[in-house]
Amino acid sequence: MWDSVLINARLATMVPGRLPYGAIEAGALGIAGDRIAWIGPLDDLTARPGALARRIYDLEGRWVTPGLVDCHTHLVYGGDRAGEFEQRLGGASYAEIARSGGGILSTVTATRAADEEALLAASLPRLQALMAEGVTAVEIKSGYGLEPEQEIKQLRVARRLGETQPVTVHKSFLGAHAVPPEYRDGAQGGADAYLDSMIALLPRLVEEQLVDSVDAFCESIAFDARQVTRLFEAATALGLPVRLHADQLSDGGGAALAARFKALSAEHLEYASRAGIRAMAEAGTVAVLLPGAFYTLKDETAPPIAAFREAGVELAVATDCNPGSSPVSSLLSVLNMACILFGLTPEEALAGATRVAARALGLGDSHGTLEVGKAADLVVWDIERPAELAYRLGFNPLVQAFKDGRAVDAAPKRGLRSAGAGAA
Ligand code: DI6
Ligand code: FE
Repeated sequence: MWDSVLINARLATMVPGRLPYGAIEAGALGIAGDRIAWIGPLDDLTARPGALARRIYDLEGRWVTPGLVDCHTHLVYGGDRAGEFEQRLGGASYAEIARSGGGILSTVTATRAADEEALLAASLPRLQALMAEGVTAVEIKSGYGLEPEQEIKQLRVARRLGETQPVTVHKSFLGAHAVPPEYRDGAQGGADAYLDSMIALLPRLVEEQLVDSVDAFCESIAFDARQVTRLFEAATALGLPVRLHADQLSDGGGAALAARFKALSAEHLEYASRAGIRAMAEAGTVAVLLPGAFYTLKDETAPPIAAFREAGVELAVATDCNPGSSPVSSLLSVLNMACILFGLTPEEALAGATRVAARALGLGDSHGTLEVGKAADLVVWDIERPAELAYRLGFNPLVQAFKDGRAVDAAPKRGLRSAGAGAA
């Protein structure tokens, strides 16, 4: 006996094959425990639905997709950077602001100042905004602590979000995000000494189960290829997978470097070289596209999508939710941007936020498609065709999400409470 069965469903399984979206029209899907137990045409069910499952959901032709996966976020942080937004509109560039001590470092100050509870409270609404649009798995990076205990605080908050919310959280350690003020201009041994302190932290993160992968920002304003190599060698020795912010603002050979370490993913990639793309294809490294950052920074060089397609590199899309370069908490909006700004098809964009994004988190065998044996993470949408998910901006057609087979409650509404009755 299954726990639930969805009937009269149109299923965008996202399994690659002959049919767009791997679609099954007039379909049914059985859920047992936290897994998909059965999927296929309704007519192929071996008994009537009531004899197969305790609960029946008649979807009346609505579409079902896999739960969305946001495979690149920095959503745990303190403060905001709206002031910097105004500076940039006034003509300052992202790199200029970073060099003058603003940018990432201003978020580091605010994140350090927040205790664990405050950081959790600040981050939860961003996660809930993603979940309200059907996100059932999310990657969250550290990188705004830049000091051992502070990085641990961020990763603890990420873990607590996953423990308290119906969402899978993949924790990436991004200690190599920026050189903190204490080590700037060669102080205390400079960037390399700072990196040593982050490398020394890795065994403890493993022991305390605070890390699922190791990330770095490889860029002229952050860490160079030699430094990233040192970090990745240490991560690999501990059996940790790696991923890399690569070639976002310039070609720093990041794509090839990521591939050399068989990285799960390389991200941004606006300036990735041909050789880097070939290396990624050979290594099976996913390209994570972040059109929210491209949009916010008003970049003009789009990632080389045609070259990725030609080489057979799979494309994921993600929000990059962060307070500076991508203050975006809507994965559906990012699907739209991926189509408009980068020329993805709506099907590529949806695959990029389901099947391919799951692969980027090392969850390709258990998440990202509707298949028997995979996690029953799915979303029911009030749409006529899957392309609608990428078509609109600012409209959410979600009817119901399921996480591990259970219906997810919508995010709690916020509102005002009056302080009491006024004078009569
Ligand atoms: N690339 C990004 O897009 C974010 N970090 C990174 O390495 C930006 C982070 C920020 O501006 O706060
Ligand atoms: Fe990022």
